Amino acid sequence: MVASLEETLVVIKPDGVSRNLTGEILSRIEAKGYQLVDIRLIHADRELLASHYAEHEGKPFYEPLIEFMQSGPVVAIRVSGHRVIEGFRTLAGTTDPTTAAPGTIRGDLGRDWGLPVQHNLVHGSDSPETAQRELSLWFS
Ligand code: DAT
Ligand code: MG
Repeated sequence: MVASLEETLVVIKPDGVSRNLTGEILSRIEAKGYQLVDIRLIHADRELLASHYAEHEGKPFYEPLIEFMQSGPVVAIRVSGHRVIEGFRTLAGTTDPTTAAPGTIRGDLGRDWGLPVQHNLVHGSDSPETAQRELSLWFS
């Protein structure tokens, strides 16, 4: 039996867009073999971000995170492929760019800037339920 196709939400954060890394990041997703299904350049508002990051409300980095994500345009991408949720999180690397593995987006292109929130270039959904919820938020 063949596993069903999966979709995930990738967001290139304001640091990725402002550092002109959009093409590099898209290229890594495409080179891995995943399909770009939809793509939008968005200035996210607080309402969208509060919903997107609801699980982090109350954490010390929450306000800085919401402000950072509003600091410039982001690129939202609907990406499809078998096991793409897990696959993109592997491409992205772990949350802290200082220790993210070399070879990953965050490990190769990111660093700590000494700020209250990590600027780590990309977001990727972390489960099928989250992916569905996030895709309907960003591509409604
Ligand atoms: P991820 O983006 O790897 O799924 P997350 O969902 O736990 O990580 O957190 C959302 C974002 O918030 C993350 O990409 C960067 C920032 N962040 C998370 N934990 C942090 C921390 N301890 N200090 C600073 N920023 C943090
Ligand atoms: Mg997360």
